[in-house]
Amino acid sequence: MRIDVVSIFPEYLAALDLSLIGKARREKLLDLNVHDLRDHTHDRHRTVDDTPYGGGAGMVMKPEPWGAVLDRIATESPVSPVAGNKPILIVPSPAGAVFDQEMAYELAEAEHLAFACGRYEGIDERVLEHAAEAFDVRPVSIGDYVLNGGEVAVLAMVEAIGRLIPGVIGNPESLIEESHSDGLLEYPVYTKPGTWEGREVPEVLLSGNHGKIARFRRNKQLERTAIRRPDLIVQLDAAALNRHDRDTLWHNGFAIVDGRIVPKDQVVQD
Ligand code: JD8
Repeated sequence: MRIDVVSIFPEYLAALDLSLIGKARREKLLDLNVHDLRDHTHDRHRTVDDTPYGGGAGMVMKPEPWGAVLDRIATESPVSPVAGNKPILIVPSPAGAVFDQEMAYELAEAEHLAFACGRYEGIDERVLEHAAEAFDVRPVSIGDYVLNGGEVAVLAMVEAIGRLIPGVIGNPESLIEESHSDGLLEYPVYTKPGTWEGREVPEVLLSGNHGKIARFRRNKQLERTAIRRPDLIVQLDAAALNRHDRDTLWHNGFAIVDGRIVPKDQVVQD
């Protein structure tokens, strides 16, 4: 996969030289290029921002440098334009579609991803309209809170997408196991020493009884999800739950009514 990232703070993306993504780049599993937007300015102050039309606080990113760098990236794209294929341009924005694991899996299939890191109040909207001629432009948010720019969002998205590329994660087993967490939060994990600060590792994990260990972990997933993310519990497929699951959910506040999982306090007692 080819990835291009454009930013006025290219050093922000230096973290992508580290760990699994850094290793994947060295092993040519990932062709990641970081561009400094100011390299695509022509004035001696390397200006990338100006005041907003219509007034208001802050500054807006100028279209010209963005047009120049995105046109360059489009001409270098490995995606052949036949059959209308276009590289994908992800524009991090609080006003974007919310990024999640499903989107990560979809984007991990792409041949070429570009990321446009905005700053200030954002990028002149005509840049996205212009880019749509050569790119499949997608505004994306990593969550309902406000950042100062797109770089942190790109770090999160490139890591979430990059680790799904075949060969990036050493043991694909862990990817399969995580993908089987089927809408539940992860179970707690432990390692040596068996006793620490007077705290024991749950006995069942030392038993070697894989059936009991799997049940313990499943119960912990259901318990944690019921407490921390009840919104995920009601989305589960009730038909996929066995009696142990239903029992654990009952003890954590959820009932199955007419094939649907509902909080017990919403069950009208006849
Ligand atoms: C890109 C500029 C700052 C945003 C005025 C604060 C993503 N989940 C997310 N939250 N915030 C962003 C994000 C914020 C950005 C830019 C992404 C470019 N800003 C602006 C509008 C209000 N300032 C994001 N992904």
